[in-house]
Amino acid sequence: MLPNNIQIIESTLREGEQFVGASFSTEDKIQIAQSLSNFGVEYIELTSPCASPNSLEDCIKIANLNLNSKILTHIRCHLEDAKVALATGVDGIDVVIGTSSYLREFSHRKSISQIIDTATDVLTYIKKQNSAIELRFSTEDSFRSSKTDLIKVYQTINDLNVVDRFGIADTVGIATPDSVYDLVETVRSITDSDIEFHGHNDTGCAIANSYSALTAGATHIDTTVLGIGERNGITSLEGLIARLYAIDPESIRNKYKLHCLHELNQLVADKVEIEIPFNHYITGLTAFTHKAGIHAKAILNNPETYEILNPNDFGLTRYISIAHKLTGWNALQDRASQLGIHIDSDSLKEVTLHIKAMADHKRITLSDVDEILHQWADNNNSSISSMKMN
Ligand code: HCA
Ligand code: CU
Repeated sequence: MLPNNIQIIESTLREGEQFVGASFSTEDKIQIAQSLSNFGVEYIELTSPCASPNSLEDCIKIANLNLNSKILTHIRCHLEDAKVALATGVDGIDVVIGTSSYLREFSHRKSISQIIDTATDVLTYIKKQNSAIELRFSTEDSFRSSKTDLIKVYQTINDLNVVDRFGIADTVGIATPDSVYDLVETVRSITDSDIEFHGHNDTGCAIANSYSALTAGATHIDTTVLGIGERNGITSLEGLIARLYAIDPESIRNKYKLHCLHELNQLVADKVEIEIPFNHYITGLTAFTHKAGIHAKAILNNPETYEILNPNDFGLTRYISIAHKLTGWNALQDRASQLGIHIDSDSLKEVTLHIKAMADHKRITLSDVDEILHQWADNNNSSISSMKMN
């Protein structure tokens, strides 16, 4: 079973805009927001309206589309940013401020008590202006911040009673599942509010870290389509979906339109001019491709033997690769029957040896295999008919 009420904060239109290849037009953003909402993510996070004139206009437009997903925007912990964000009509505002010594020293130059004072001013101001707004407060670079500092910051902000959700951000991808568990558990002990986790993927831990956050009591996970974002990005939507589906397929099938995932990936890949990586979760070219004869045999008998994700649930199909030296006679038999060819099992075993030997010498293709199967069947049929004639 999955932890209760997990919600996705889809940040392709915020963190994803920080991907080097991203430059979304208004139309692009609307198209992506509609696809995300149609897929069923609970929240869509948009770039700060203070980033550029278009960011402001687009934020207002998307907030007024009346999508099923709630619309959030993301701002620095500044009063001026808060005023602009409040005027856009979004459902929620995500406020962030850096707490690590790196950011305090080399970015905003504020002490922890100044951070607390500024956050107190900004957050109480926002909630006073609009009590219905969903307000989130997050510390940037949480995992390189002192835990004592973090506890002080979260505790003080929690006591204000104005924040709906606390964010924890692994801004540089340094966290591990253990350190995430530990910090989320600590924040959980401070507040009853929701907790959001945002994890970068510099060392490949983003999905595992997000999952660990959920098990420690987090309620919201940030994702982007294909994981795009600063550097090599954050938890991908597809990776999180795969992780959660593997635990509880039924609730993920009920919650999200899984059939739309591939199209959504292709849409974003096209917009940022990249290919979907071949090994991407669910939608990568090889995600449902099986090769070794031993695997192929079992997959043909029962796909669950080697698949924890059912490609059909995602509107996709599995593929069994047979044109190689690791092939097996069960897979070749399946291919023969797809081609309408009948070959008895003894002959098939011989054909298999022939194909393996051939593949040892050169790269072969499916058409080579098909040709061999046809030839073998023709030869056998002609020898059978010549036997009959004699
Ligand atoms: C950044 C900011 C952020 C913010 C995450 C959050 C990060 O671009 O550095 O608001 O929780 O990774 O810290 O994306
Ligand atoms: Cu980030």
